[in-house]
Amino acid sequence: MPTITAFAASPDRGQGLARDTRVRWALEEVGQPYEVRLLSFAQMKEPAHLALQPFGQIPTYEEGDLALFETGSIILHIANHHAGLLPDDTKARARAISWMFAAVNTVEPPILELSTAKLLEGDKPWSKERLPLVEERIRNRLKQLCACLGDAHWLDGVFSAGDLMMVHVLQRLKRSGLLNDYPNLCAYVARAEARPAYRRAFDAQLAVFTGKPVSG
Ligand code: GTB
Repeated sequence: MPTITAFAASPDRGQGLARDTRVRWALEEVGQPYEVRLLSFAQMKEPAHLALQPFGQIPTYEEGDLALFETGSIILHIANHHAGLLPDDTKARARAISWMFAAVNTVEPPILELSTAKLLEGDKPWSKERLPLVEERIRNRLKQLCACLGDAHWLDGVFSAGDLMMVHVLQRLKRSGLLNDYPNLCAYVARAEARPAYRRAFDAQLAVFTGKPVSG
């Protein structure tokens, strides 16, 4: 059974925004049980964890003598070894993988920049001037994604690891309200969140925070 690592005390207090949630979700989608090793911030910077994750971050993924880091590679590994996250057709599979990369490489960076601007740079004298520029870069990406998704349920036909990654990236925007201008993207996120596998993953990470066991 694979083991993943997660925050012992997630800063989001169980809202599912920490990146272990996307790995839990992928494992739930394919029906693969897993174990979780919870780490404090101090433990994440110790040699034992740095040997698994050179940047001292969560999540990691261990399966036998294989240890992986980076959620993109972890989810691609899970998708390559189980049915349900990538289409069998070679071309459709390659397109779904493009969406995985687009999520973490094109859409996520400006969204992370907003968190940095608010949380780490909010007290700087230039922060107020910079924030609208950061938000505009996010809106540009959302406008493009919104046009691409249109009225479709998923980014390329059936639900895939590309949707899983994209939705988890977009969820980070909820608190900002920026997503609300794009009803099809809001519906897209809600549709993904209604998936039983997502609910199970969400409940499992919330249980770490509340200390209550996961029901069912
Ligand atoms: N690119 C890596 C991946 O995809 O695996 C990024 C991993 C990463 O950023 N991990 C974060 C981490 O370990 C946790 S998820 N940070 C500690 C550190 O770098 O020292 C990021 C995260 C944290 C908190 C919230 N939140 O509170 O809302 C959301 C997301």
